Amino acid sequence: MSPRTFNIVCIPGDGIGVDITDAAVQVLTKLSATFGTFTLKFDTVDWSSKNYKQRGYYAPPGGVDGLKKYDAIYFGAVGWPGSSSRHMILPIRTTLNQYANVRPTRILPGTVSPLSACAADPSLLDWVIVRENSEGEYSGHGGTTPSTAHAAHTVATEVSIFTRTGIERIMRFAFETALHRPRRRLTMVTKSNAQRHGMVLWDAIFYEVAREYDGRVAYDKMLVDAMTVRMVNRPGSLDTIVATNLHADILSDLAAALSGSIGIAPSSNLDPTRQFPSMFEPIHGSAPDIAGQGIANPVGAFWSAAEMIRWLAGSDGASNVVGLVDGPGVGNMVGAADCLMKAIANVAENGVKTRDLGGKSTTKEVTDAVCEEIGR
Ligand code: GGG
Repeated sequence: MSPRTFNIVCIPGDGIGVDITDAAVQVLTKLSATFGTFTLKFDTVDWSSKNYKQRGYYAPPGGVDGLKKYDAIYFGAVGWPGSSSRHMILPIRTTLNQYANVRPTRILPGTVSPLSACAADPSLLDWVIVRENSEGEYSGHGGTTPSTAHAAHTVATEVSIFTRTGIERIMRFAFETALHRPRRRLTMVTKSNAQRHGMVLWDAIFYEVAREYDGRVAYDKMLVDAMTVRMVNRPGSLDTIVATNLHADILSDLAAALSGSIGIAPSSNLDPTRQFPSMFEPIHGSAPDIAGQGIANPVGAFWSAAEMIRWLAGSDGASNVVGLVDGPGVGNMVGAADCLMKAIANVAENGVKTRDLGGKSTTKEVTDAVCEEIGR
């Protein structure tokens, strides 16, 4: 069987997004060459905040639609003082139906949690946060009157949009995710004691969908403020978590910090229907404070790359929604993703770590070490 070729478009973006995307391409190239059962071809587009400031747009007209011809999108990071990531990342997610943002969190070997219980027993913290990625607080509706922030009487509105369709599909996705996890537990997060419309609808639809999973998935509901306390105090009581665009954005940063560093955390922006390409990115931003210094942690980028390979493995629609098995016509891609994760772990355990993990290594040193591990 000749190796199947997957066409990947890279959007490095801003700041350390550029460094870690280069690193991810180097590692993915090594991985496909080592396995020889699949080929990855990369294109790159420069949709950065610098361009936005110069030309008034990130993606040129038709650019986001142009992404549809690829098998997957690899994204670095966006954001720079004076720009807004809204114009970049949100149109991609909505145009390409990437309504499920999946953010796994584990304590990788060689990484230490700041929580003493998890430092002693890393298996306590093993979560998947499912973030609703297409509506809610990031819908972009609202306005400022008058349009300046500086008038004494300026009023701004930020309107959250919640739809039955949007909520139902993310609940079903979250239950399916929980169903394929060892602990089979789903916790749904809202703030329905204070926000009495969209959050109440979330609660109601959660219990509707939950009935379909009775006896198969254990489930409960938390308020977002209490959830932050539970994540710190009782991490072992959680497994899969589903929350709105804003709440899950915040909770996943907390989760990443509790697992050792935001530099290691991956995310997948999935179109579960597989009609359009999905997008893979570390959850961290562009980190202007360390941009260009060669010290960014590439592990979140590598883990995101592994998730991309795992997703592509199921690209024939043969796998379940979380893409765990090789579909017909793709060779051992799940094995390649596992190999990459093992390489990341071995390198960290050997002490090759960036500063955020307590090491002294550069981005390049970690990248070269991961490539060497893959080839072993
Ligand atoms: N790689 C993640 C990234 O660039 N984050 C910047 C950001 O503003 N993200 C907003 C979001 O994820 O909704």
